[in-house]
Amino acid sequence: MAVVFERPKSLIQQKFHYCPGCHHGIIHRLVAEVLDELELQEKTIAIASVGCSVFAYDYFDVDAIQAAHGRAPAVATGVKRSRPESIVFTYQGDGDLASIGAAEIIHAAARGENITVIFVNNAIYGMTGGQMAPTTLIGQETTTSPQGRNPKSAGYPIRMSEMLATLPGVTYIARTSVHDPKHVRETKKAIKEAFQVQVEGKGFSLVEVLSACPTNWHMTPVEALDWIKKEMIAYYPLGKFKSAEEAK
Ligand SMILES: Cc1ncc(C[n+]2csc(CCOP(=O)(O)OP(=O)(O)O)c2C)c(N)n1
Ligand code: SF4
Repeated sequence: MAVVFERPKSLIQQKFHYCPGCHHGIIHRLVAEVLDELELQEKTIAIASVGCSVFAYDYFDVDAIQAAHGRAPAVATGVKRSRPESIVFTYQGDGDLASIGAAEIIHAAARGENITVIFVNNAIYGMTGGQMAPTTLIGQETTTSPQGRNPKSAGYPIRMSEMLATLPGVTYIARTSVHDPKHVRETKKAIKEAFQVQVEGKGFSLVEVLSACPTNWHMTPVEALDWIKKEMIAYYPLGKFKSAEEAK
């Protein structure tokens, strides 16, 4: 019988610990498929951050380092500069990247570091129990905004991709989603483009992926898909905010 579906080589044979309906697993798989297709597994170094994906090194079959909250872009900078022949990527949640790590990501992008960032935006701090993140939507209920996020006291959700795309150091930025198969395919394409930018030595690339956290959104996995489609994409439009052509 012809094999039509296989586990990517760049993923370890291990069950994910993520909750039912969580998108971290899909996004891991897409990254692994891209590493396989570009034949990068042997030269890739992953930088895991904190959050539910803290154990990314248990899943990606590549060398990996775990960085403290928000510091992944700084660690990636050091690794890439000392081993420029390696392919270096960070895998970060929105709490990690847009909150305590805001300075790190902005300055790595401004410096145009030749690294790839996979930014998983689920609009919440997943691992620590569903607190408000910089990306939490207006009116969204979280454990630290039980009445819904109020912009008067908590400010507005930050559109990181749009903001980072204004920096001249940035080469490639896209926002995608994985709420249906079409968007899963588009996400893979964007992740592939981002890694290609690094392979060609063209500079900083980032893919923001809108992702579900059914557990802390208190929704079923199916309701969570709908919430991404209706609520998240309305505030976080999908698309390419900077491409290698524009960055020339
Ligand atoms: C230096 C440091 N500060 C705080 C924490 C606590 N912490 C662990 S996970 C986390 C939230 C991560 O949320 P996010 O980045 O959105 O990832 P998710 O769990 O949603 O995937 C925090 C604050 C930590 N581990 N290290
Ligand atoms: S808490 Fe949320 S982000 Fe974490 S594994 Fe569960 S669904 Fe995924």
